[in-house]
Amino acid sequence: MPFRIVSGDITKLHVDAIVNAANTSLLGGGGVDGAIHRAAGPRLLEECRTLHGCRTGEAKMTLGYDLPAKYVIHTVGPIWQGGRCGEEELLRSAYRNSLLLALEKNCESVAFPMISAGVYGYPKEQALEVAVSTIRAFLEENEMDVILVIFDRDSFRFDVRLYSEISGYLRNTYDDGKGPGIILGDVVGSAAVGGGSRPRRSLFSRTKKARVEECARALPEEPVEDEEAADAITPDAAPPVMRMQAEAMYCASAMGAAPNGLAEALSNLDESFSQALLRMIDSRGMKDSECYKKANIDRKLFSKIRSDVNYRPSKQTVLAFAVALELDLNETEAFLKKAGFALSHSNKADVIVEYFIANKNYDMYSINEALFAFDQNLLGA
Ligand code: AR6
Repeated sequence: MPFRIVSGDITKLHVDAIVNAANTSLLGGGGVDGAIHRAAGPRLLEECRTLHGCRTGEAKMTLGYDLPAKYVIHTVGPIWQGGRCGEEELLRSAYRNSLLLALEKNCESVAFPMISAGVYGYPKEQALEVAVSTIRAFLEENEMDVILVIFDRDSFRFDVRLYSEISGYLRNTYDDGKGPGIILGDVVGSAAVGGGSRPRRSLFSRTKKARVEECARALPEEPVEDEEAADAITPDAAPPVMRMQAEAMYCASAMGAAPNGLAEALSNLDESFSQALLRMIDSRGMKDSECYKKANIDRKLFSKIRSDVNYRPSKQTVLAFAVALELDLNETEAFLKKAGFALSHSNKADVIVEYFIANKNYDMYSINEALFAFDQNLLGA
């Protein structure tokens, strides 16, 4: 996922670089600076001594030593003095210069703390806005995984007005399990409902019925004409398209179903998720990169989807593209269904995404901030 907000301790992250909210001496201090020096060990301070400090808004790099991260990018945020002393521009520079340094050193992933939002006193809601908008502008031009780490979850300040509107929507719509669950649209297989955040299990570890439904959804357009040849194919030995067919045959025979009936069903399949996605990108005159960036989807994942007609996405991935394509609620339902999912009012994340789509707010960064604020998995991959 190109941009993610996570809660936790930045010193534990396995990324190419973590950013340190340091002071101009670069010789250590409290807060995240102290935590990074403790976790990296004394060699970090030795290297920092050779850097001769760093000006506010600038950034310098060292190795990560005992940290799981390869590098530490040391930057200095502004001390809050009321907001009229160029604090915002200095804070933007701290993020931007750290990102440029990461790019220069070919880092593919970098994690930031909320620079200046601790000892330096920058108001937290404004510090979050500066962090997210600066990272976002950078990701529009560059490919990188950028993580914003929130150490103290209670201090995460999300837009108060939006928070209360979403809370109201959740009160009216979210079914917490005490009453009957409302499921929007047609559901294919109960495992799909609200199951987007769980890792998908292997096709062959499911119940027979689920396997057959799964196979039927995922099958390619061309049926296997030659029954004998189809019998001879074992799912794992076949190339991807053939493998789907072989799995379907395997499932069908496990159920005692006649391969002929299945072959007939195969000839009436809808377009797949991948085909529908590419068609909608084209029909909107969008560039691929415009779409996957808006969806907060990694370029490599998008290439996989593009090259595999039977690609099976997670629910978060489908919803991310629905947002990027600015689908309305009915279109979102139809799109989800292509991948075997549905929006459920028993799933808090679904209701939050539904709120944004119903209000035609297709800003992925706001959606993900809201999902984080409500402790839900983010969209994208
Ligand atoms: N992981 C992630 N975030 C953290 C961690 C951690 N382990 N520890 C704290 N934070 P601060 P500043 C968060 O005060 O405001 C130092 O003494 C913390 O909750 O570390 O830029 C330096 O030497 C807050 O949201 O940095 C400077 O003198 C954010 O990191 C001065 O503090 C930044 O808080 C810099 O002040």
